[in-house]
Amino acid sequence: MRIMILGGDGYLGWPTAMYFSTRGHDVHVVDNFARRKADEELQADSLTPIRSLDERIHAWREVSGKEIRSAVGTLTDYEFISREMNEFRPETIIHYGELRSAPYSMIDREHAVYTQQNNITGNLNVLWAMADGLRECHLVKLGTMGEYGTPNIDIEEGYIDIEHKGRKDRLPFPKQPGSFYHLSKVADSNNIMFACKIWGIRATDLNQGVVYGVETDETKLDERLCTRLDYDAIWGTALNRFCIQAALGEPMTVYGKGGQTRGFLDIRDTLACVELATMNPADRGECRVFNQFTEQFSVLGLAEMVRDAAAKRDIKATIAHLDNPRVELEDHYFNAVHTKLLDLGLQPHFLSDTLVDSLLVTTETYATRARRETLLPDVNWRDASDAKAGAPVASKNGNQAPAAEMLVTEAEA
Ligand code: NAD
Ligand code: USQ
Repeated sequence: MRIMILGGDGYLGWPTAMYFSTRGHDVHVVDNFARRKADEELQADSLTPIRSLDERIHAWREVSGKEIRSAVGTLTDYEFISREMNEFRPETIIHYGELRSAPYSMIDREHAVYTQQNNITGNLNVLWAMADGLRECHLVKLGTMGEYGTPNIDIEEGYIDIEHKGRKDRLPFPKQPGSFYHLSKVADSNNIMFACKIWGIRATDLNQGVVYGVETDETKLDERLCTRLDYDAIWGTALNRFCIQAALGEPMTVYGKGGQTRGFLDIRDTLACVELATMNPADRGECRVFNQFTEQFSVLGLAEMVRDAAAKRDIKATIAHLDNPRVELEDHYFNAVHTKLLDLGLQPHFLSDTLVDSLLVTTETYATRARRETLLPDVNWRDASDAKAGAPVASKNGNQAPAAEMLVTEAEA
């Protein structure tokens, strides 16, 4: 199958490119390196030593004997992306190519606008290019569980059957996202749903939880093929951060009470889910929504799991409760349905099986590369001051006093 991977230089995009290439598909990746540029802006870096896209593709050719094509450019440039799509004529487009950080989108007005313009415009351009000559193509779009927020009812997979004043309907599940980034994903979902309706496009919107881990069968083949692992307070996600914090002997930064509960999945399951969606496409005009995660944990529960796992490697990890820089519920109901991918055959990996031997070992291996000054959060959701918008961005990622006061409430494993 001809598969185009948008955002193919990213944490998930690069392993996905190799995953499909090794299975005999014709893979074409597109990226504008927005993520690498954000690292320069914030003086952050991947914990793992990632190579340039060209070097990765060269290494993949050497290791596998297979070719991955690439094009460098932005999805927000319609001429560029429509030309790439029309020349390659993908049967499936896997769309990872967005700015994906909630804290980044909350730095200031400029970053909120950049995130929303980049994500919403890029996605809209892809939809228009599909409508203009690629209507058989299947869009597999990465959305987020964070679109739903934390309602006090079970979260369904995209749609909810409701009865209101004696009438019934099946409607999109209500969305209550928690950042300008998450809001961009809601706009994407609405645009995709509308495009399916008016143009008969086929799409699968994958509402993905927080991904952890860095190892896939392909990334393990050669260090030059490794994918990025973010741990700083802007781009790093909860579990990946806790592992590197533990490996560094720094306290694990639980925001507030830590009762925030989210869906999580292993990076290998991301690839498996994307493959299941690709091989079982949506019908023409159908906008399918799958909730893509395998287990749900509270943030404090995760930190405790990492602490216990670290103890097995003789690492004494501690937990710190910080003043929460975000505006979010810290104690809430969370029960999200996630059966559609299991019904298609997903065989999940479980965190308890990989935490000690994979995740902690990887973070320990590269711990000396870590920049400790990027660990503490200093983007506060409540702050919308002009001064913040004018300040150098680098100072917002740990080089000055953090927004959250650290309170170590638990001293030892
Ligand atoms: P990432 O930042 O590592 O990768 C995204 C890639 O897209 C980057 O290489 C970036 O340069 C590229 N990109 C951004 N804007 C672009 C544009 N306008 N044109 C071309 N390329 C562009 O992110 P990731 O962790 O690999 O996430 C991939 C997707 O999955 C995102 O859409 C994200 O919202 C979603 N997602 C990620 C997670 C997670 O835990 N990592 C969880 C849920 C959903
Ligand atoms: N958190 C901590 N300590 C930390 C980091 C985070 O307690 O050091 C908490 C946050 O307050 C939040 C939860 O952990 O309650 C998750 O935060 P996160 O940074 O791990 O994840 P999030 O901001 O939600 O974003 C990540 C990805 C994003 C994706 C999303 C899936 O960056 O691209 O969309 O996970 S989900 O969370 O399901 O919306």
